[in-house]
Amino acid sequence: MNLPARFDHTFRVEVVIAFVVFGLIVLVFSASIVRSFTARGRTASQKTSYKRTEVFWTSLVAAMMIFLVTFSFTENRSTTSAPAMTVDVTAFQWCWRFEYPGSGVSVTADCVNGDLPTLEVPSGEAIRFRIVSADVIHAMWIPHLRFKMFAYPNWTNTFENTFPEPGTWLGECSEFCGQYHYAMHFRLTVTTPAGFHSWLQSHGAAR
Ligand SMILES: [Cu+2]
Repeated sequence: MNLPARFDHTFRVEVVIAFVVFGLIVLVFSASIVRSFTARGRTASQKTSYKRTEVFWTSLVAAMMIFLVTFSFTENRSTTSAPAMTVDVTAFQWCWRFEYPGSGVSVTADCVNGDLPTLEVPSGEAIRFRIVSADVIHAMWIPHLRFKMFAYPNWTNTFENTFPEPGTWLGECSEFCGQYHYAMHFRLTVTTPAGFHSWLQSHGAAR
């Protein structure tokens, strides 16, 4: 599953659970209110503890939390297949650098002056991204993919993804990182594998 599909799936499952829980609470709450209107003459229970009910609710909530956390983690970590290639992403004040290990190709630009770097990737191939920062904390965000990953100094974050079809999207830094944070954008261009590999070759050869 590619990233948008994976995150949509996770989101859907969580929303369904949230709606069921919300519905149950509204139901129990309304039933209690209705009962209280017809309760004249009856005395409320004087019991201060309902051990069984309390254990039941606590376990139910705990089970739900364990499920949600495990589910989100598995979905977040699940990989499509063995990555065919790696791209090293370096975030810095205030732009991006994309390197393709083994090819000698390194792409960067001057975001502050409106010149955006382009992250080129092939469609249909699993790609591993390694993200790091050269200075402060940044975050790589591609809204179209519902994807965001922090870029830390001295720590590499990794994620894998397959882009199903060619296209161009805008990415940006979503963590406030200083004066020109607003200018820290990049382009993501997904091309056919043949187009990508000839691009990589021509850029590698040009160096
Ligand atoms: Cu930044």
